[in-house]
Amino acid sequence: MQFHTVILRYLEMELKSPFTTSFGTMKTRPVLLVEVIDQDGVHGWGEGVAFFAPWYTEETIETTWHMLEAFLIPLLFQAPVYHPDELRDRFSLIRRNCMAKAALEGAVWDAFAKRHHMPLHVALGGEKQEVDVGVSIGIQPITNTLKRIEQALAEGYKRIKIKIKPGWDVDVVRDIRHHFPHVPLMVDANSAYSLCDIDRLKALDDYELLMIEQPLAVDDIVDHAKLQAKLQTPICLDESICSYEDAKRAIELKSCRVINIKIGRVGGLTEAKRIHDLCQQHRIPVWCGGMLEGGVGRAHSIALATLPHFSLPSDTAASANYWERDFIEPEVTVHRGRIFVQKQHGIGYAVNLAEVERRIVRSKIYKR
Ligand code: OSB
Ligand code: MG
Repeated sequence: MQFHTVILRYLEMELKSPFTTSFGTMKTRPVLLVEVIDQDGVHGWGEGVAFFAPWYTEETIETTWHMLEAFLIPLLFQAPVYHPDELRDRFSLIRRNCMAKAALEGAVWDAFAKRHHMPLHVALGGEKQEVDVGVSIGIQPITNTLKRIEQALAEGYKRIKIKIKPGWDVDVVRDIRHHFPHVPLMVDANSAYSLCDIDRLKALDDYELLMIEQPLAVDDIVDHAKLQAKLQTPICLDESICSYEDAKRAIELKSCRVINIKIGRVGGLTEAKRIHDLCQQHRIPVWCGGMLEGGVGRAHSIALATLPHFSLPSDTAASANYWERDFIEPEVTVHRGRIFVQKQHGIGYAVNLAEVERRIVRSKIYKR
């Protein structure tokens, strides 16, 4: 495939309700949509998942746009692509900037699958026809939290995740366990703790949590190893794993017992697959994380989660969990905690350009 056109679109999406984590509150979600077109007019779609501010990782929507415009799109135009796996090498000249790389690589994967007349999950080697789904609930007053959990369970979600931070942790988990003694429950700290908080984190061992996600600093797999040795509850790493090498080191150091794979955080589907295979070899369970994506990003995550070693529910809730109206057709729906994988070629969902247009902040066309 020789790509000759790339279109970047910056959308602003209003969340149905604000989402609060230990690092802040989001009311709106910027979305970077990437559309690539090859010499035969095959289109592919990708989504950049960086936020407005660099509080999850160092990337932002604007740094992503810049990296794409100045470096990654020119590299894509430079030569034909026979298989999307080649982009990992081609983009390796550029340090980090994983979300920018993943946005463009994801669009190429979609075009590749469409060109070869197969669904994206088949192109990736996925085997499942349906994926299990959990829901991630932001920090909010306890009565609202309990109400949200009840609602999510009624909708069939297979696992509940709540966000925690120092002062919003043990008491909340105790309250939840009081009302829902046996629901599959986990917590995500988004790096809000340090080893000084070990007693507080150890107190969580009493509540049968599936795992504690990313309790310590973003880049600290050494302290995570020390913490894991003292905790019964498995640690799941999110922010700390940005590559195959990161995963290899974390496994070797025993920094975690579970890994959350996000396509954007690790720089694309090819790298996500490599991490999946590594974790499979080492019997480290994996699941597919979420970034409050719009429909295109979610479609890529669903395809990834069909790989055989994704054994735990994904953070890929239904479109209606986030938006009044998603910009894909059909919207993502969840039935009894499962998403049925689309059979159409490529990502399996069509982009609804009318829904895209009404949210556009700016857009730009790049030609070879
Ligand atoms: O850490 O998994 C995270 C949302 C924004 C930033 C980071 C995270 C999250 C979520 C939500 O937990 C997952 C989702 O529903 O998309
Ligand atoms: Mg997380």
